[in-house]
Parts: sequence; C-alpha cells; structure tokens
Amino acid sequence: MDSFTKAIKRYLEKRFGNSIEDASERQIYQALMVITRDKLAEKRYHYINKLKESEQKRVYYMSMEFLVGKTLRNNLYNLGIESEVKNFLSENGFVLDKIYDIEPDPGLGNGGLGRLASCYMDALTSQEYPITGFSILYEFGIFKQVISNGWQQEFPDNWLDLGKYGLIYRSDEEVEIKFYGETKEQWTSDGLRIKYEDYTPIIAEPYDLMISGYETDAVNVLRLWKSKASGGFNMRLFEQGEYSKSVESKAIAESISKLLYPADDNNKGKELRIKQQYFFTSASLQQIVKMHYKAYNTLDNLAEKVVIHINDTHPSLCIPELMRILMDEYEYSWDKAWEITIKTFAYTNHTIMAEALEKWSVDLFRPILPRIYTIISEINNRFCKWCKDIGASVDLEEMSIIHNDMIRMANLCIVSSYSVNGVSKLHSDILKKDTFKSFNRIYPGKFTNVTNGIAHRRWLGQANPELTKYLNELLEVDFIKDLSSIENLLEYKSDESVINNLENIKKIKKVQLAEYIKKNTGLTVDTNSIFDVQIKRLHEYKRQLLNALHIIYLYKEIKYNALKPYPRTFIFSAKASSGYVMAKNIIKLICSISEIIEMDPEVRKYIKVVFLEDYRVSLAEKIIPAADVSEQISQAGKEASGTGNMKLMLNGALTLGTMDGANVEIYNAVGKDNIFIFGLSSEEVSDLSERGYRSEEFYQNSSVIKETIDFMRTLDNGDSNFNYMADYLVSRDPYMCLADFESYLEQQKLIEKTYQDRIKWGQMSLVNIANSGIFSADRATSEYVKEIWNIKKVK
Ligand code: 26Y
Repeated sequence: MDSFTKAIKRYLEKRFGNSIEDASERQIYQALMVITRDKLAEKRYHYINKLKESEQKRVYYMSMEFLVGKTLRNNLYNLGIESEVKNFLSENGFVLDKIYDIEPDPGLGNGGLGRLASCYMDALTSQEYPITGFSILYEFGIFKQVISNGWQQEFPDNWLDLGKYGLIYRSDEEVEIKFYGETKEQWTSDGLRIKYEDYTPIIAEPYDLMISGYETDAVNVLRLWKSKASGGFNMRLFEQGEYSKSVESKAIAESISKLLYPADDNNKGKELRIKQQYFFTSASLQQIVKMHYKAYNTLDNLAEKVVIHINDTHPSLCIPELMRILMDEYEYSWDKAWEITIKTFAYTNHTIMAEALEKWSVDLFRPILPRIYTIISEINNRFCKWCKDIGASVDLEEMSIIHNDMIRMANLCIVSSYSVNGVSKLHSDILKKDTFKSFNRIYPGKFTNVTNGIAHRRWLGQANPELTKYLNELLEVDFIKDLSSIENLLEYKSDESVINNLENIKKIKKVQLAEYIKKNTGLTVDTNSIFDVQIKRLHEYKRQLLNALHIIYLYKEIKYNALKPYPRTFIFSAKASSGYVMAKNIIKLICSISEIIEMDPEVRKYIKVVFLEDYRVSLAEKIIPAADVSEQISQAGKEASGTGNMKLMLNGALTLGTMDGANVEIYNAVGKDNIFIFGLSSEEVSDLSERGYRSEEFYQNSSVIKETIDFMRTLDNGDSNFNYMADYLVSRDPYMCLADFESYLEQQKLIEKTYQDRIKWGQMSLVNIANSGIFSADRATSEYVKEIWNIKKVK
C-alpha cells in the first residue's frame, strides 16, 4: 500500500509537476487509473508466466459487446486497497467517491449479453481461470440518452476522452485484416495454394484492459481491437493531387471501430456490421493461432489447448476464419482443419426472437469476404450432404446454413460447435423443443443449459456496501468469496431485529436514490413509498407498457373512485435502440404519465412516476439496492434469462414476474410464497397465438381493461400519444399485455397489501437474499468450466 501511495505522488510530480496538495481532482483520477493499471499489468506478468509454464488449456471469449462498467472502484476493491486509498486521499483533502464519478462508464455494449460477458470475465478471474476476452475498441460506446419533452434523444458517448487511462496499447501485436478482393487457386511446387489479390488491408491495433479478480493473483485481459488504415493515407493518390481521396480510405478504415451498433432488437443487414464482425474475429483468431504455434510448434493440438467461446452469433465468423487460417496459411486439408474446428468452438444463444437472429444476404456478404463466403458455402454443402447420407428425415429448408440467398449464422454456429447452450432452463428447453428442434435430433447431447449468473462482488459488495457490511458482521462467513454461504441468513428469518436492520439499510439506499432523483429530475419522492422498479432495455416484449397501463389504472381509481392506495414510486430507466419507433413511443407515454401525475396534487400524494435518463451500469448500481419491487414482466417465452432479476433479488427486492427466463428459477429458489407470479405460461402464450390472439376481445370483455383504456384516451392533450398507444393496444398488442392485465393487477394488489405487513415483507425479502447464491456468476462460470470448457485454475 505504501508503494501505491508513493507511486501516486511520484506520478503527480513527474506527469504534472504537482505535489498532491496542489493536484486537481482530474489529476488524482488520472494518477489512480494509471497506477492501478500498471499494478495490474505487473501482476499479469507473473500470472501469464505461470500460465505459459503450465501449458494449460485456455478460454477465449469472443463478444461484440462487453459492458464493463466503471473500472477504478472495482479494481481497488479487488486489490483490497479501497479503504486505504480512501483514507490516504481524505488525509489530503480528496473524496474518493468524487474521483470515481470522473470515470466514464465504458459502455461497450447494449444490455444483457454485454453485461453478462463482463460479469463472467470478473468471476472467472476471481476464481483464477485463464480467460481472455476479445472485442472492439469502439470509439463511441452506447449513446448517451437525453429525454427531451418525453422523447429520447441520442448523443455520442466519447468515453475514451477520460477512459483511455485504463488501456495499454500493444503496438507489437498489430494484425492485418483483408477485405474485398479476389482469391485464386494456384498450383505451386507445394501443391494447390490460395492466393489473395486486390484486397483492401486494414490494420487492427490491440489495446488491453486489465481484468482484476477478488483477492487473487490472477489478472486476465480484455483485448480490444482498434481499426487503422494500412499506411495512413494513399501516397499514390496524394501524389496525383487527389488529396481528399487520399485520406478518404483512412477515414473508411477507421470507421470500422468507430461506434457500437446501438441495437439489440433488429438484425438489419448492415455492411459496416459485417466488417466489424470480421475485423475483430480475424484479428483475434490470427493472434490466438500465432501464439499457439509459437508455444507448441504445431496446431494439431489446438482443440486440446484452446476453447473459443462465441457469445451469440455475432462473432460466428471466427469459425470460417479458423478454417481459412488452417488451410490457407498452415496447409491443413479440409478434413483435418474441420476436425480441429468443430472441437474448438462452443456457442451460447441469447435470444429466440426471430428478428434478432442474424442473417446475412449472400449478395452483401460475398464481395466483402469472398474467401470466407466460399468456406461457409462449403461447410453448408458438406453438412447438407451429411444429412442426406445419415438418412435422417431432416428438413434442410429449416437447417441449411444458406437458404434463400441468406446465410443463417445460428445454423453455422450449431453445425460447427461442439456445444450449444441456452441461458436459463426454460430458454434452453425452448431451443431444444422448438427453435432448433431438428438440430437437437441430429446432434443429441450437443444442446445444454447454463443459467446465467451475476458478479455479486460488483452488484452487492460494491453497489451495496451497507448491506454487505451488515451481513458480514451477522453471518461471520465470507459470502463475498463464496456467495452460496449467504443462505446462512435463513436462520434469522424469525429474528425481528434482523428484519428491522435489513429494512433500515433498504431505507438508507432509498434515501440515497431519492437524492439522485431530486438532483436529476427535480422530483421529490417519498422514501416511505414502495419503490417499484423496471430497469432494462426498452422492448415491447419486456412490456414496460403493461406496467404503464397499471399506473394509468391507479390514476383513474384515485381520481374517480376515491382509491387511496399505499404510496408508490414507479421508477423506470431504459434505452430504446435508435430506430425503434414503438419503443420510443413507450418512453414518451411513461414520461407523459409522470408529468400529468406531478401536476395533480390529489394523485401525486399516492403515486409518482420517475423516468431516469441514460440507463447504464453505474446508474443500475444506484437503483438496484433501493428497490422494493422488481418488475420482470416479459411475455412468457420471450426473455431468454434476464440478469437484472438476479441483481434485484440479491439486494432484497421481491420479484413481480411472469414464468419466463430465469424468473422460473428464482421462483423455484424462493418458493411460491416469496414471489409474485402472474400471467400466461409460455405454452399458454403459444396456444393463444396459434388460436389467433385478438386483443380487442379482451378489451370488450373486461370492464377494467375497457375503463382503463377509455380513461387513457381522455389524458391525451395533443402533445402526448395516449390515443395512439390505446389504439395500438386494442388493435394489435403483439405481446399480449391485455391478456395478462387482470392477473397482473391482482398481484399488484397483493403486493400493496403485503408491503404494509412490514414483518412479512421483511421476511420475504430476507428469503430472497438468502437464496440468491445460485445466481452468482461464480456458479454459472463453474458450470461452463466443468461441463463445456474443461479447464483448470492457474496455480
Ligand atoms: C443482431 C443484433 C441486432 C443483436 C445485438 C445484440 C441482437 C441481440 C443482441 C443482444 C441480445 C441480448 O442482450 N440478449 C439478452 O442476453 C441476456 C444474457 O444472456 C439475457 O439475460 C436476456 O434475457 C437476453 O435478452
């Protein structure tokens, strides 16, 4: 620790010519970021040497998204020096929390899948497993959301400005990626070789982010590739006086890593996205293969020493890229290369929503990646032939990788990986029984389940230090090291003083959140009210609209039927992808409700609606510990797992949910008396949609639905969209909000009643915290380690 504080002082002197007394907060921030990074890099050096010596198998985790969240607090926490640094700074007149605020959230992801990747990096590192993450160094992460007159506006997130201090540039490991051009077969003295002609080279520059583990010597790396033109600008054009053209190619090259696609809903076949995918998969694969060859002088044992994990289909070009490298650069035959490839890849599916499944049109794809296209096409030919040969009554319409001139990336991943998993029991069952049923028939045993998990050290240890400290004193077990031991809390279920203490901590977190709300929205919220929280991406299937409809119902009852409900604060936070019009309309609706209620003194005594803008990891860390109710109300069968549901449960919120995704497992963990479940099951949803769902029938046949929607229309003032949304619900309602409305209402009423029995609510909350052990990312990653990857800790 002494050396750490010395290093900070030295950095300030050398870099800024400042003593700590004269330093600014910005300078302190920079010093802390750099010194922490370098300390981790030094630990990394020892760890990697041990790893190399042991010749162990390693995992490479490929993902277009890593939603890292702020790094400084996480690293100090993991290094076990947070309180010393805090004291040292405060002795010198600085507040560590204010320094933390300076760091931007590295928002290199959209939502669930990206955050999961980061939770897994953290958990695996804490458990000393060797894993390297690969992704893109987006210059602009997920956009900054500003709400203006109720509508979402997007602004660029220039995170590198202050975020760059955590990165280490590895100029020695640049790689060249080839786009466009042509490949020719050429006979040489060594036999038939593939020759690349007229291609466009792009350089991938590596930047490493150190990933720390909790109280461990392990340090893993997230490698982020940045694109750069090969040779800066075009000399030939420059000499011809075509100055602007000569820099154009540089700009085009650099556009590849310019921004994160801010969509997680709709797979629009965009050329830039194919380029991003090939850019980072090719760079990563080239590096992996090179390192492996250097260590073993052969690639024959690649699959024994390497697992490449594909986070959804977005990195699926890894597969043909490995085939290409093996055949074109290391002269393997097709059969030998294929044998290695199919033992190397494992694939996780995160969505069954048809519109989010990736497909590329052959016309778009082939010119950009001619050689890769040929390889995919050959994989498909051989797969289709194999299907015919085994004589299985297989449906190639459904299973062929290329169909109707579209390349179906999920099919490529299934055919080429040794393992395919879903992310909750229900989701994995749907994959097997429905989405990929034919594949499951011809590949028995290939499909498995690993229910998601969360990095509890961040989501409890760091986000809720008050609760962590209390549980530490009470339980006398190190549940931060091993979350399963948190179940000891169950012993205190009947201890009223424990229930009271938990309630007091919840109150502290609610007060903190209320301050944030006041500062950011101007709204004053009652911290004795129920904090009812729905925070996640904005999607129709997640049904923020169902939540909104319930609020409209309450408004009507308060106003016209003298209802005096127990006070509630409804808290929303969500980004909509920029092209998703209906999602933006739902945000507008929620903001309009918020405004109308705020103007009505009769109603705002009882209910308030808060929409917090710019949902991101650091905001989630503020909201989650303060939540009483966790809204997990997706249409059953649509949410692959959810992970916010787990974070909220761990912090003592009670779930109000459908039997969907990991809600089912939460239900099984806490029992039916400690959760509020409503709505159609996934089978019932399928049946109803087969019979033909007509929302208008629900509107006509239910007086509450009718009255609520009719009331909704009266709120329209021309500047709002109440009428538009009412029409939408009555005429379309694709995710069956109306079908589930009455059952939702019933559970909402039960919540209100239960909340007023403070002991009962406190006990339910305790049972939720105590049973959250299985949702640790340590458990989830251990399953990957044992069931899929077969790797060992580095000792
Ligand atoms: C193809 C493109 C538009 C696209 C980009 C991102 C499609 C999907 C995505 C992201 C999907 C995603 O985040 N899925 C979520 O993964 C979580 C982690 O497994 C799940 O908990 C969550 O239910 C699922 O929606």
